[in-house]
Amino acid sequence: MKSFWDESRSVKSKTSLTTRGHTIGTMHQLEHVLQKIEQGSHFLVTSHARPDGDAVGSALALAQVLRKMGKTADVILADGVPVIYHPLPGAETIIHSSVIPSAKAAGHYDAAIILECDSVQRSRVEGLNGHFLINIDHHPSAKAFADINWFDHKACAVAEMIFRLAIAARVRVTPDIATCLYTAVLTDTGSFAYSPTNAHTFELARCLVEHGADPAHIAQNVYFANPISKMRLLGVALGGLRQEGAVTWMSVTRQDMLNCNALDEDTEGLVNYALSIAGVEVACFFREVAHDRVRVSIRSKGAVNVAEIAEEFGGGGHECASGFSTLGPIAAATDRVLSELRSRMLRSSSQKSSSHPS
Ligand SMILES: [Mn+2]
Repeated sequence: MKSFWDESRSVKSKTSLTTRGHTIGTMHQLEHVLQKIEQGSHFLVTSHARPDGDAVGSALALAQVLRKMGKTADVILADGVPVIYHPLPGAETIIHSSVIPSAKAAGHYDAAIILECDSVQRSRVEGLNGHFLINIDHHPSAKAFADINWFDHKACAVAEMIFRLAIAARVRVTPDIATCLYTAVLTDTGSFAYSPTNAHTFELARCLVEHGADPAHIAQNVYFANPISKMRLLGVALGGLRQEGAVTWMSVTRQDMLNCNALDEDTEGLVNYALSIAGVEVACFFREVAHDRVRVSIRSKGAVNVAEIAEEFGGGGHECASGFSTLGPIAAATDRVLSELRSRMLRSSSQKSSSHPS
């Protein structure tokens, strides 16, 4: 059976760009990315601060692809790699730094490749601006801030784009690369649960498994390896769970974090428990990060586009998963976000009832 992935092998011919309608524009950008990589020798790979599975998995996979192409690649992330991603092949090689090491300052890298960031600042790595920048992103909120910008809003994870890059570069996708990419796809699709998940997502997963990713082993590492601090924090958050119609919300303070001996990464995914309630369409998670700063995560089951709400507050993300940081304290932030949610949900329900008169 011929997979559509094979089509990208003929990227240079430009004759097969209609396999997926949306690749027509993006394939051209992929070609630019490949050209720049082929011309250079030394590359820096980074992604957003507070990296998730897609950021870590895709950065590690891309670095391995670059090395297979005979290049050097350093992965630099401003924040530490969450413990559940430590078993990923190459995770120990990630440079954890908010500034490019001075030995590798301006001129050392032929390009810095930035994954799923809507700005250079989103990486929170200083010193990127002096470099040739390549921006690879799959979010609707993607912005063309770099010298080369390759976007695919239909990609389920930036990992899907890295896989296509590897195929287009004729790099053999090793089990290590496949493991990193599969972990990224698994986590960015919410275990194949978010609404953009379709047959194509599973075809990508199938390809990655065929290339050596072990689904059971990866799921064990990601979903059955929580630190107890995270479970204690979940208990605190659920203890304060609130509901108003189809909206739920919960919060944790810095004191809660201290009491539970919790790390930043222990807050990841807690919001999904608030969304898991029957009849709930939107869940918010408020986390005090400084005395006047609150980090907000919003999740939706699909009826409400929470990327729009995050953008309203200067953040971004997907229709079903978004986030931003806003002025505290938690109570004030909660009021602002809830009133924005109420008015949007009211507006969309009145639009629906006026377009479908009973
Ligand atoms: Mn992603």
